[in-house]
Amino acid sequence: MKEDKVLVTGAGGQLGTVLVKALRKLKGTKNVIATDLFVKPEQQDLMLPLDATDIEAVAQLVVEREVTQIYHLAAILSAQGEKQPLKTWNINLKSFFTILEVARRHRLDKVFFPSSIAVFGTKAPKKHTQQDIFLNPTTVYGMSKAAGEHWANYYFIKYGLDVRSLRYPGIIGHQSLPGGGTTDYAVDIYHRAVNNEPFICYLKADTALPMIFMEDAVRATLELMEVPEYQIRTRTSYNLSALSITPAEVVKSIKKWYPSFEVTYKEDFREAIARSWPSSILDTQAREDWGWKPRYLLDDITIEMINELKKKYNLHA
Ligand code: AKB
Repeated sequence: MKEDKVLVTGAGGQLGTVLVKALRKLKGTKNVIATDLFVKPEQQDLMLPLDATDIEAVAQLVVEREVTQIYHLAAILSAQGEKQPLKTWNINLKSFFTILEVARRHRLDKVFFPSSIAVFGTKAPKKHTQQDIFLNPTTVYGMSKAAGEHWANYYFIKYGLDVRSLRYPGIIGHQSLPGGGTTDYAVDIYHRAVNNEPFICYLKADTALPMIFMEDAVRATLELMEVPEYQIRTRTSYNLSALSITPAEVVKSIKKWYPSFEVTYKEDFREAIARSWPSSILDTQAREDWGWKPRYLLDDITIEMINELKKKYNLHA
């Protein structure tokens, strides 16, 4: 049987860093080509520089390395995107068009496109938001993801391209740092806690958002991409849910291990973005179609984050 050859864009990002490792374990190191726009000197053995908006460069790599699947993770996220709206739209859409076109022209087997809870806006129900609800995103990032979902569906219907997608909640992981998202606080807070430093939270204490632990997010991605094509009935993007938490709940969980952890709340523009998103989403279709089930709840996440970050920072207390 032909081996899968996987190209990953945005491989140096929060999810990419961990997903590439998991893909290499699953498919073999030589079969996973990790790329990013900027590659740090220490990453040069593991990653290639690639501008995902450059169609010639992407096509050349796909042909030379006989790529069969692309995981297109490169994107500008919600908070960063609001600082450069036109650039964000341009990069997020142009890079996705590049990937879709290269995949179509070179008849690739599959494409993975990460969408987000940012596709939902003020017209969607705040709680238990369903899959097929009206989308009125309020950020450029959300607009680019909602448009991307429709393009994914279009390429599937028009060209039969097997594009699969998940609407990720905020991802909490110890392996990598997020950058430019509205949900980043839920990672940063653990770094502060293990270093016994106070934390200033840019969201209000009671702003609930959907979140997921990195291990669950990576497993969901691989499960979605590995199931037979007939099981995929949603061709825009699947809601993916694990837990819904507020900063106050994260703090309460951390305080079980760090009772004197200090947090102050000083909201900024990210509070309005968070308020425009659902506090929880329903992932019934993902559960029904390909058996999705999360494993980590808040205290499990807190224990893992604390233990792993203590190792990372050489803290043996
Ligand atoms: C962000 O906060 O922008 C991302 C997301 C929820 O897509 N983490």
